[in-house]
Amino acid sequence: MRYNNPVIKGFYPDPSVCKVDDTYYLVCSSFQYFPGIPLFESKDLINWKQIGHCLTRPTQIQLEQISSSGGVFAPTIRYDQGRFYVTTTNDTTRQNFYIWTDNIYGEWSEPVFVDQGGIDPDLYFEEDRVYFMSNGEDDEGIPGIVQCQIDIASGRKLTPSRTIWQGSGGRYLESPHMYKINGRYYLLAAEGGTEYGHMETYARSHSVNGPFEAYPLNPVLTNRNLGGYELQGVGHADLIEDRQGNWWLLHLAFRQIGRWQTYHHLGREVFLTPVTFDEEGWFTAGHEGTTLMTFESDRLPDSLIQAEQKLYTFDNTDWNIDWCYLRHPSFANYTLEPNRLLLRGNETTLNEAGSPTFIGIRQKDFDAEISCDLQVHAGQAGITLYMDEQHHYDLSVDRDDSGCKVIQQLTIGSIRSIPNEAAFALDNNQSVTLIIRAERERYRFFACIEDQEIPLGSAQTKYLSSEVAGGFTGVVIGLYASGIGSTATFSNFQIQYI
Ligand code: 6LW
Repeated sequence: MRYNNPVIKGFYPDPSVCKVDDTYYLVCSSFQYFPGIPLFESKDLINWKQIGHCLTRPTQIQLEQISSSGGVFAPTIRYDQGRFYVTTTNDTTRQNFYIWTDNIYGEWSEPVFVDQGGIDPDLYFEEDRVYFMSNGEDDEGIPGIVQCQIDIASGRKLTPSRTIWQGSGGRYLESPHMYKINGRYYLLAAEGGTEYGHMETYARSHSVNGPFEAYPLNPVLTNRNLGGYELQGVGHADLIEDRQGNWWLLHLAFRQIGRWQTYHHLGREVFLTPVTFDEEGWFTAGHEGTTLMTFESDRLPDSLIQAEQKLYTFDNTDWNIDWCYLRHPSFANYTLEPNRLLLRGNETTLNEAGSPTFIGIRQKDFDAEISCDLQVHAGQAGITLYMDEQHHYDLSVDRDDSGCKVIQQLTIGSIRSIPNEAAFALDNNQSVTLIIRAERERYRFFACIEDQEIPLGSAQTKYLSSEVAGGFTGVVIGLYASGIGSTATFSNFQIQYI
């Protein structure tokens, strides 16, 4: 059976996975977006369905005034004695915490804080002991993967924080995960940073506390030496055994806009790479230590179909699952109906690191047609292709006393483009159809009224890329209303991926 990567498309970075009975569960980082920590389930590691989020209440996470790409960093999901745990970092407050639930389809607990620094926390359970790991420095100031034992009921540290492995020498040692396989302890980590030098390394030991012996051929997985290959940034992996006893790595990577164009705007996505153990208990991964856009695997039944949703509408998405807000929204400004959205603007604009009236869905592939009908009753509203408050492309309808205009405006750092605009005589009940046609290298903008389609310019995707904007997120297709008094109705929304 052949499967294609990514297995989860769009900005869903830092995946972590666990298996309970015949179901796999996966979580991702979410930064300034709310709800936080998207949660997925799968029966085959190939087809994933989002079932909710882990952080759904402001009492669990405070996102107000955090910077873009601050907030919720990489999580780890684990299961022990009937309870799910997700541990993560609020990178803005530099606090590590975990939450738990006994019902994966329900609410999660309030945070339990652990007094160990670093990021990318991991939990490892063995009998009645619980080990907490993260990167950073131990109590003696020694850098590396740092481990302590905790009381899982309170989060209290039971032992000092000790560095148990210092990696293979790459910069930014992070994303530790501990496993016990055939009586040995395996410690996985990412090195090189989450860009073009990213790689996965590991070591093993006869004790959970080490000393750890590094895999002799580290990195076990990286694409850093594949020049001219559009799949890059491979790392931040979690190891999982499937129901047939085969091993896999679920990890992040990103797709450049072209073989030789080192820009990615869709964010870091979730990839699946096969793993093979040798008779000495070392494992290798992928195609000669690299991951590919597609794998042929006799491990998966030929009957398995990799489904892909190509059309997203108000009707076939769930406001509480597929959509997200910037930081904590004022829900009084949102009326979410099955096939209609009413928005009321507030004082925050898209150019501020706050919570404008905005609801978004992650762009999941390069080629798409995005459209919706928009009635602006007052002020300004529209569609934004949003990377952060300094990098977004907006297609909006502005209504004032002189009438209506459709405006295309590009914000790229400190540069604001000269607006591309078209004036319309529109009465209050008339709507404009806004259309954005997305391709690998550009977006093209259109307005359509009474079957007349008017082009409103184009813009390159690379200026919304992580390489230009920085940070850890990806483009989110946002519907917004801007300014106090702005009111608008969105309908017939659709994203048709091609
Ligand atoms: C994540 C860490 C990282 O926690 O970036 O660059 C952080 N590496 O593994 C956010 O994705």
